[in-house]
Amino acid sequence: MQNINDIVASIRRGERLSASDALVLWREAPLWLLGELATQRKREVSGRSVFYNRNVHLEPSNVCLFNCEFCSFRRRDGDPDAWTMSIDEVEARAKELRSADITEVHIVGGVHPSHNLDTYVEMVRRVKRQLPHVAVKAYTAVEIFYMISRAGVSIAEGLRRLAEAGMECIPGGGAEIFDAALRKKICPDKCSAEEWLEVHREAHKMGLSTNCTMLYGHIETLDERVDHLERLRKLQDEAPGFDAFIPLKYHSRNNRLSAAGECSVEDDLRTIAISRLFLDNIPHIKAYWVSYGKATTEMALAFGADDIDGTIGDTTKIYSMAGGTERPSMSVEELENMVRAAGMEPVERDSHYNVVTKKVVDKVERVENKMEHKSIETKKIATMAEERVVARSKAREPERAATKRATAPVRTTQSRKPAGEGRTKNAKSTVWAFLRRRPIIANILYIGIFCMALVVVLFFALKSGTRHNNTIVVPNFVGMTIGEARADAERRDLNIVVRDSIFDVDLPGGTIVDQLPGTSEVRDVTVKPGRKIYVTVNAFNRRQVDVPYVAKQTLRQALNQLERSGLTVDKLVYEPDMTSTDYVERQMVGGKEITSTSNRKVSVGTGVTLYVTYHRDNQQTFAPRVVGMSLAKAKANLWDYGLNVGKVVYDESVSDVIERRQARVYKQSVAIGSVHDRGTKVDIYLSANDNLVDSLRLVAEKEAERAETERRKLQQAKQREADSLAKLGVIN
Ligand code: V47
Repeated sequence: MQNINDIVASIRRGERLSASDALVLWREAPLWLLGELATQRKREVSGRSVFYNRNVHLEPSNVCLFNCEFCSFRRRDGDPDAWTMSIDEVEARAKELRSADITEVHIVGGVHPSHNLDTYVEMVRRVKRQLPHVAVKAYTAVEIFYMISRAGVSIAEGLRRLAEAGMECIPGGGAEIFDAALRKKICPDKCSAEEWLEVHREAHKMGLSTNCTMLYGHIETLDERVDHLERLRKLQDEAPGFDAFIPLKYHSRNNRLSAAGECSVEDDLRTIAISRLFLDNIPHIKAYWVSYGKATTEMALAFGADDIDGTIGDTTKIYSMAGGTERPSMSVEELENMVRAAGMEPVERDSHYNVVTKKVVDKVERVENKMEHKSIETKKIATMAEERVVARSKAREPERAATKRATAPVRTTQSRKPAGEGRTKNAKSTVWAFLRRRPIIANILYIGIFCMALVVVLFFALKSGTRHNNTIVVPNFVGMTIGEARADAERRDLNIVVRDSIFDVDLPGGTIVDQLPGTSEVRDVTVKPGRKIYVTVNAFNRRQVDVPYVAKQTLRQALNQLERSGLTVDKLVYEPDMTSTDYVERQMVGGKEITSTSNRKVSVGTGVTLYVTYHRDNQQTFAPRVVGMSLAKAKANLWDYGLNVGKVVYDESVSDVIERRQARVYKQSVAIGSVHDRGTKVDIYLSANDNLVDSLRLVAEKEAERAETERRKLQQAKQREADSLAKLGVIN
């Protein structure tokens, strides 16, 4: 599809968003549009409700066998600031929490070298012994996979033991980013994406609900984010059971990925919105306030989030140790105020998204209950005045999982009656009784109502008759300059209103890139005279942005940081090095070197020259597939492989600037999988002819698969050769 207008129309029709369309939206859609679309989708799922809960975290240890690049929490056993609670200490902590007003304990810690499945099971059992009324949400799939593999039992059996001890649901941590190559870089010890997904699949099959997360804003690409979301969506289609998705913003303090920096708030909001739109089968999108901070969380509610997590009570250190909210704690009142400030309705939930009602039943309501002959059962609930009625989930029967899910995102234990409904019913029955006793008055009233209805019908019929031909076909303003569009609109009695602006280097300033209402190739879109047409315009003045210092890190990290700052690559200049390949040594902008202390601002879209290393044994790289990709994506892909962008040529199907934005690559000057020196220039040829591009893309995808297999074989052969040389003692 690729064209924003078409993608938006398809979303509005309720169609599923494809991965490639999600990428286009992510890169190109104006922020306001994402907010509008995601809010609409959120409303369909949870109306004006935004959920929170009363929870605490229990972090029994920060000692972890695994050593992830992004983690600031982890310590080695024996480190001065390492802690490990014994099982008795865990139980004592749970006992302290008996007086706390909570519905959930979230247990998560490290993968402790001396803990096994029995330890983890016993921990849950002890917590549950002290807090039988509280739900235990425990252990990430990474911890679970490790402990279960170590115990040598099946995942199903391990989960069964944990569930039997009282684990009611599984948090979403440990997913990070599923892409295997990136996972290897940022969390090489953790279980694979497939293993993480398998734990959740098994849990869902058993009727255990779980959450899922994505750690974003470090060195991952947008493609990798979309791939991650796609794998979650696929699992949810196959084995539903995810209650909520939580995009986790990477925090950069005190860990080895710090040089990647942190992403912008705009990126956070885009991520929340795309998650809402893409994950059409996961009911809740959580803006975890501890990670985002209060201001961004509040904004996230206008971008599709419908959950903000809970009171926390200063019980988690994962985020504060990485530079997130210090001593995180919010009262119910504060959480509710935050939701109300965003114009939504706060709703307390339990761990299964049952609504927790704090019902104060007044006298009037009890009388009404009697009059309406409510069932004895309902009355019993109603007389539990002043009590918090917490919807507790029963035993977790497997069929429950199959019946709940996205179709019924919110369950309430008491059907919530709109305020005053009982009184209205009462009044109605009194009016009817009155009319039955006085038939003459009733007849006069009926005649009066009939006459009024006739007048209303005639009024609307006449109005539509006289304005019958008074509609205007909405023209396509996209591609016109704002001046041209205004003149054209005036002739047609329409009003142009600029609603947003973007900046695209490839387009002249003032060009309209989007409009609402849009036009359709299938039928005319008509509006009334004087109607406002909202347009998005390409700005004249480039936004000024800070040039980030991207040197002294890998090429990939540098590219991601540039992308996030709205900058691009001018050129990759490769230089030989004794030790490393694809490491950025220096960077220049406009002929001037940027250092870590330079305070340089440039226009958005400016190119940065990166001086990158190659080791003498590693001078060559492979040409990736760029056929089928947009210009931006093709460029990013080439740089990622250490190649430069050469000529960019458009075919005759591209006649204007707008078609340029929609064009995709149909030819590349070097064969997919062919070997080249790093820094080689690759020419790309673009077309707006979708049929042509799609058919060539299919061929290219096959070619890329074949090249990848060849490459792997070659690599294995080289490895074998090196191994046998090493055995013979001929070490290079
Ligand atoms: O898996 C670790 C992330 C996760 C950093 O299910 C970091 O309701 C940012 O999963 N910057 C654990 N993130 C927390 C988690 C979670 C939190 C709240 C609610 C739920 C839920 C789940 O925290 C880890 C990792 O992805 N993390 N370090 C960091 N420096």
